[in-house]
Amino acid sequence: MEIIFATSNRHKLSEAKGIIETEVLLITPADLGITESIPEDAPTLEENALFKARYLWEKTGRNVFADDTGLEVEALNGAPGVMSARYASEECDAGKNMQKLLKELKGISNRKARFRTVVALILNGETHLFEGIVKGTILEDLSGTGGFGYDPLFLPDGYTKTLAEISYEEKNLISHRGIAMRKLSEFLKSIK
Ligand code: ITT
Repeated sequence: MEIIFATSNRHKLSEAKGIIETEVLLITPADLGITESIPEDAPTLEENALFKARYLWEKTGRNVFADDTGLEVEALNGAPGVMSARYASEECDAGKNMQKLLKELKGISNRKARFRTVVALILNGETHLFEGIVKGTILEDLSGTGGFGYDPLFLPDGYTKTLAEISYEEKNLISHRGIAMRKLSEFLKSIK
């Protein structure tokens, strides 16, 4: 079975392939010549993920899933949350986003945060949602060059290395996306 992963983020795609590709072949909108950016301006991760998936379902009639992810920082009342990609500016620049986060948290001792991923699947016209959460702490400085986005600042609970200092396989084992994608993978296996 083929399924569209509604993303233009190559990091997300390779993380998802490590988990899902044994069940189904993942294809992207770009593989189908669809290059327009799909709006992500709803107030929740759930609505954004559903919108992306529905947009491609309506356009192609194919089975599709989308992931929307946010970094939710306790002391910032859940920000940047749904605004994680465009926290510092419309450019979606990870370096600038991390600098803004460090500035907002300057002098604040509560550094608790979590990544939350919501995956919306549309399979044969029916909608299913899967969630994954990893809890951790925002460091005072960047550490590591792996991963993407806010990974160099995020220390998962129980770990001494950030998500940018561990291998991609290890990140998949503990991460928000890994958890949500395994739920999706199990679901796809169960209906085969
Ligand atoms: P698509 O919508 O095309 O899938 P995107 O990069 O816009 O890609 P999201 O809106 O889901 O993806 O993600 C919002 C931002 O959250 C993303 O740009 C990163 O800065 C950050 N992010 C998402 N997943 C992350 C992860 O696993 N580690 C670190 N940061 C992450």
